[in-house]
Amino acid sequence: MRVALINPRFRLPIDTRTTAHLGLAYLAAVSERRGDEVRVFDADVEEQSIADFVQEFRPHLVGITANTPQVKQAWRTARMIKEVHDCPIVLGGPHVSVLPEESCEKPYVDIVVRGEGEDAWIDISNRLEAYLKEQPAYSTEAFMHPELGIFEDCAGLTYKTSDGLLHNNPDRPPIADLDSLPWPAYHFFKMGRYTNLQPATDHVDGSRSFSIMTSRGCPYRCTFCSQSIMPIKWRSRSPENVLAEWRHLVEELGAEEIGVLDDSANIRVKRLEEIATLLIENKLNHVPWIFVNGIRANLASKEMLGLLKKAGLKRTAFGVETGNAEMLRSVDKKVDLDTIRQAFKNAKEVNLETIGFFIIGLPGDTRKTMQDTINFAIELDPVIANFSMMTPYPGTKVYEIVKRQGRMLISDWEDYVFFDQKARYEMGDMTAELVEEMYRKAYRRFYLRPSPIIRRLKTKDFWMNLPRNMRIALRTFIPKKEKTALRKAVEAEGAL
Ligand code: B12
Ligand code: SF4
Repeated sequence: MRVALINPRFRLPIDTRTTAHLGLAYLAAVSERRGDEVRVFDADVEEQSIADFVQEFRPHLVGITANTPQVKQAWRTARMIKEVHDCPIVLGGPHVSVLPEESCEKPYVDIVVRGEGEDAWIDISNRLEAYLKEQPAYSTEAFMHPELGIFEDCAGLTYKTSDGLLHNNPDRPPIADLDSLPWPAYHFFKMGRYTNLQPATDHVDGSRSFSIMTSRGCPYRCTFCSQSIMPIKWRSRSPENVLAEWRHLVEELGAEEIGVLDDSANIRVKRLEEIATLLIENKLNHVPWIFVNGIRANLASKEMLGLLKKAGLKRTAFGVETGNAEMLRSVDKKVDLDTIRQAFKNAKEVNLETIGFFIIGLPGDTRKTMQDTINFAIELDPVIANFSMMTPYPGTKVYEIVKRQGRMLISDWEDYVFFDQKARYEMGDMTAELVEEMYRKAYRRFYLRPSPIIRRLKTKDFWMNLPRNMRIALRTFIPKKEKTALRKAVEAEGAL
């Protein structure tokens, strides 16, 4: 069968780096293993139009991925495909997993896969192939006919039969054995067209950069985090399986740097130490790698970090979120400020670079608590402090809190990006002006100190990316006009 996997075009308001979509790379790999002819169309790096691509390839099945800011583009993409070619269109990813009906109601979407996608995708492919054997000249309408009931017992799906009725099947259990999955199929991507998530080497966009995921899920449930995709049960790959993929990335694909994408890679410290030991023993530690996401600060001993450093780890991130003890408790991070201090100290003592993730505008934040966050960032002094404007994603506790007690200032999914200067909501005394003021202040206070400036000026990265860095600096440091007009407009419309 011919299957197409699509990443709809979506560019953030800042120049972010692009990377091959790991979820699609896994889906491509399981389809290839099934024997399908696979094409990945990543609209962010393609020159061809989606219509031309589909008319040329004529897929039997199309899968489109969608996080929240991407979902409208995913719908547009689905519509454009249906206009030129008839085949079932499946949507998957973080947004549609939380709000499956919203997408499935669209006339051009047939099926939504909720949660982890590999097994459901293969199940759909098998059912379609079986049907095609009987009905080589078929239409999606006939395939989705309610009398056939093809997807009645297909777990993890929300789908629409051709009479327009939506069906919500029970969830699919998470994949128990992650070692059973093939490695992400990067050969379907135009790898030369991507940059990388965060440079680990100093050559910036010139390096061959790959991602890897050694575990899935997270046992925590921080109130702001969108954990809709991966189940609460944290599952990991065996160290040997991780080593084999790592060797493949370095020796066969020529990886010059690797980004580990796990949500919480150090839930089982012993496993991570085993991976590090294997990387050292197998002489794979010459390729620098980083944790793209935060690792848990309460499980970051100096011994573990020292071993990871020897294994090639260049930089680690920690989700700090806030510098106020009470706020930290309220987001359910299950860590305290002293533990975070210790984790940064440990990382610095073994000469690891650090990133701190901070959130400005959490529910309950005041001028004082946001100032505590800025002060804490300065005290911890990571190489990179990443301040995000709190964005309440559907499915999170914060989303529910804001819906009940606050006032959303955005109503378009395309605005659900957090590297932007605009406040997303207001609650109590926390006005948009205040949050935006503190957000800008955070960047100014942190980066306009002598030590980060000197540190940045010394890197090749800074000079190679000077125009881009200047644009980001200008956007971040020059205050914009107050957002009162926007708030009034939203209020006038009676939105949320
Ligand atoms: C790496 C990453 C990024 C990278 C790269 C994104 C990419 N191209 O993959 C960068 C830094 C660019 C990024 C940016 C953003 N990200 Co991000 N990111 C991640 C992260 C950490 C890992 C993604 C990943 O590889 N997962 C592993 C793979 C295996 O999972 P997956 O991609 O979800 O795919 C599986 C399922 O979703 C499903 N599936 C997905 N698509 C499809 C399609 C079909 C047809 C089917 C059947 C199944 C299916 O099956 C896949 C295999 O199991 C996740 C957290 C997480 N744990 O997933 C956040 C996450 C996806 N990001 C998130 C957010 C909010 C963003 C931003 C909006 C943030 C911002 N800057 O404002 C932007 C959006 C950028 C954009 N252009 O779309 C949220 C999404 C929440 C939501 N409701 O949408 C997440 C879940 C983080 C979180 N916990 O809150 N991100
Ligand atoms: S923020 Fe980190 S620790 Fe908290 S739920 Fe999300 S992934 Fe887990």
